Amino acid sequence: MTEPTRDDERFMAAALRLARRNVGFTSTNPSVGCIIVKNGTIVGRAVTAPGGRPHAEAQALADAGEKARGATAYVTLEPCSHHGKTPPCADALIASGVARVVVSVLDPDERVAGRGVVMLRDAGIAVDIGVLQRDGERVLEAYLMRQRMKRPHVTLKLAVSADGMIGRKGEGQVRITGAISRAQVQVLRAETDAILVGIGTARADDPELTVRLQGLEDRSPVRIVLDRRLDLPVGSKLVRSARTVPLIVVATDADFLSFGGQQDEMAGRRGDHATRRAALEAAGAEVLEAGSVADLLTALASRGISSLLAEGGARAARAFLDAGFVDRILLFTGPAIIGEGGIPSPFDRKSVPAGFTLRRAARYGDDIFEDYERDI
Ligand code: AOF
Ligand code: ZN
Repeated sequence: MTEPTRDDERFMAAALRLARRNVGFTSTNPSVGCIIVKNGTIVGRAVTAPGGRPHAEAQALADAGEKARGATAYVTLEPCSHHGKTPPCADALIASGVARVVVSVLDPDERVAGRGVVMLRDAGIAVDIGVLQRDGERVLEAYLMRQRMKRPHVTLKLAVSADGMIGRKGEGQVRITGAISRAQVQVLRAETDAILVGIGTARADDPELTVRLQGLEDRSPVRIVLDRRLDLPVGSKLVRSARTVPLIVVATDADFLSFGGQQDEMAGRRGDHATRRAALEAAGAEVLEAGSVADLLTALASRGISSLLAEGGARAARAFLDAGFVDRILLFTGPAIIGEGGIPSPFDRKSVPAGFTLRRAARYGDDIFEDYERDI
């Protein structure tokens, strides 16, 4: 086995940049980058296609053509060994005549799990593993979380006013952040598999939670509402759009979704659980019973959901934080003062929960954006 060189890291970094391009657009497959290098020159490159197929290697090899013979292939994830919806990439690499394959991260998919590497080595191809592995794991974080932990990667997004509020009691959507931040949130939604809010937010804001960016309208994630007693009105925008964009309403008997005590009475008036469930289902929504945040996440992962964006409100945020399932926090802080009647955020810039480290900060107009990652 050859020792990885500085050039290996340089080319793997290029493959990872390529992979980043389609993160969120290849679900349930991971976005993988592949670069074919011959005599120090890139002769082929590709990223997993939107929708997950074709895989990166097949396209990169097609791009390189005959030049692949004797070349080195840099792949951000171990080439697949299974006959899935496409033939194994390991076979394609062997057939192309590449001399060496450099891999960043091994594929935990049980159909692959090291077999891709074995196939290549058995065919006489030199294989190096683990080049820029930490960076590779970051690019693949959502996929790896689902495969290894059987739950989605969870991002908590909060928009907080300068005085630490996320809204005002009794009001619908209160503008806390500016246009640039709001556009960023639209991009985030487009890149995530599922988006979640609590019933409090769903009722107060009546959001649709779809992507409204030109060209990305069809990228709306599955929408999920934590709604213990199935209070979501059938006339809400969420339910009315359930036949176009999937909607999952999460009911539970457990405390983790103990939303709004006063709503009990109203809920009683609207009829019993089974009736409300039937009404939601008749409108095209799916009702999921989950006993805990952990149960919910397991159920979502088993449907192939790798990434979840929790968008509030305060109770939903706290439920995820308390259960220890937040991997990343995106904090948008606006300049407004909400004051009297404000709904306090679970935390603000000065009280970010322990165990998270700031990775990036930016100014979006008058807002401050901060990206925190959970320490590992
Ligand atoms: C690769 N290159 O670009 C990707 C890979 O459903 P299928 O047949 O497309 O297989 C999905 C699995 O393929 C997925 O779980 C993961 O193991 C692998 N993804 N593999 O060689 C790629 N996206
Ligand atoms: Zn493949």
